[in-house]
Amino acid sequence: MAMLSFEKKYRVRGGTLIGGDLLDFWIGPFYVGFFGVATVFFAVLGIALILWNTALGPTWNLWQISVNPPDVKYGLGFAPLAEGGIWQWVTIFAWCAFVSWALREVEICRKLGIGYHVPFAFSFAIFAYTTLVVIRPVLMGSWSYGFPYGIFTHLDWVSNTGYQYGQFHYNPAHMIAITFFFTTCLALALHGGLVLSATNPDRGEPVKSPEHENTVFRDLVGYSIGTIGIHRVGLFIALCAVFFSAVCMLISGPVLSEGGSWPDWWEWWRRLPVW
Ligand code: BCL
Ligand code: BCL
Ligand code: BPH
Repeated sequence: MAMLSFEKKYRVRGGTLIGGDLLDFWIGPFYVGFFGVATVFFAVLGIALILWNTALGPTWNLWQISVNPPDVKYGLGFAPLAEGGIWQWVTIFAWCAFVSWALREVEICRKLGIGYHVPFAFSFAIFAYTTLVVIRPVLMGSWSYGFPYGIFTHLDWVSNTGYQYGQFHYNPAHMIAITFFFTTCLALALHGGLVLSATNPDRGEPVKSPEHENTVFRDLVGYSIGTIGIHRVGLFIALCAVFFSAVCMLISGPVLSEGGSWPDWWEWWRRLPVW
């Protein structure tokens, strides 16, 4: 496989977090490392458990396959394997697979001598997952509050959980999260469009510079945040979107108790003494 000259310099030993030189090699384009092996190990175990759970019945219909969390009666204890215990183990293996993946990213960054922004960003996604299947269930006193691992069943969980709080759109952190998701998409549409407009010109035309890119926004809205700035903003708004998502679930249950209503929560606004 063709290697850039830069890659030859980069493909040297070192930078590992654990295991020294032991697993410090590549297979084809893939860096292996201790955490590469760990990811595969946990992923295979997790997927094997999902397959085993599916074999226990009732269906192999891809859309309906589901690994369900335990009943509320098991609280925060271990449940029998066929009654939610498998879900608990899949959760453990999935979490370990995600964290191993993030640490593999860290090792690659260390080898390259670059910042840890990518694994840092991924850790927010892992945090959101952890919120849904560990932190919130623990705060509410039962693993049954975790979401089921199935393509349709996890959607049912979202819908059911939403309706348990009246009208979920009234959840203030959910509003902030959604606003950040929309803003992230707006920013990426502008950024992707802008970069292509300058760097992918018609045949025969020269590639334009960041000056052109900045001028588009100065002419259009009076200000350009600049080439590094847009990436800072982009990372920030994407992380805010997922951070406020986690917050919106941490306040639904642990703070506003089950059966509470988000529309009613807004009563504080009506009760402000200024009206
Ligand atoms: Mg969900 C939808 C996975 C948590 C609400 N969700 C999806 C599908 C995909 C999925 C099946 C497309 C997602 C996507 O493109 O994302 N969801 C998924 C996973 C988790 C998860 C793996 C997780 O935390 C481990 N979902 C949640 C939580 C809710 C939630 C509980 C809030 C975030 N999800 C919703 C809603 C919808 C989905 C609402 C949809 O409408 C949509 C759907 O169509 O559902 C049927 C962006 C990521 C990428 C583009 C990267 C590629 C990701 C691929 C596609 C993931 C495949 C997962 C695979 C089928 C299952 C595990 C594989 C194992 C190896 C066994
Ligand atoms: Mg809501 C959540 C938007 C209507 C109930 N809702 C969310 C948030 C997001 C959102 C802000 C989900 C993003 C997230 O957490 O990502 N909702 C949203 C929008 C509407 C909406 C835009 C809309 O109407 C236009 N929601 C409603 C209605 C309610 C409702 C009103 C139902 C009736 N909503 C809920 C509930 C929840 C949300 C309940 C949530 O639980 C969820 C939330 O905030 O969760 C925190 C976070 C991302 C993850 C969890 C994914 C983590 C991925 C992991 C780390 C990696 C997976 C790897 C994978 C397995 C690998 C696959 C293999 C490879 C492909 C090889
Ligand atoms: O490598 C990556 O991307 C290419 C990392 C990743 C990231 C990264 C990475 O660096 C970053 C910065 C983010 N995601 C960021 C974000 C956003 C916010 C910060 C947020 C919106 C988000 N990611 C969301 C999501 C979602 C959603 C919304 O649902 C999904 C599905 C993903 N991200 C998925 C992914 C992967 C493509 C990748 C990634 N985000 C991480 C790959 C990884 O961890 O691989 C190791 C694990 C396996 C190969 C498989 C493990 C299998 C388990 C053991 C069993 C399955 C259990 C599971 C719980 C079942 C769920 C079933 C569903 C139907 C519900």
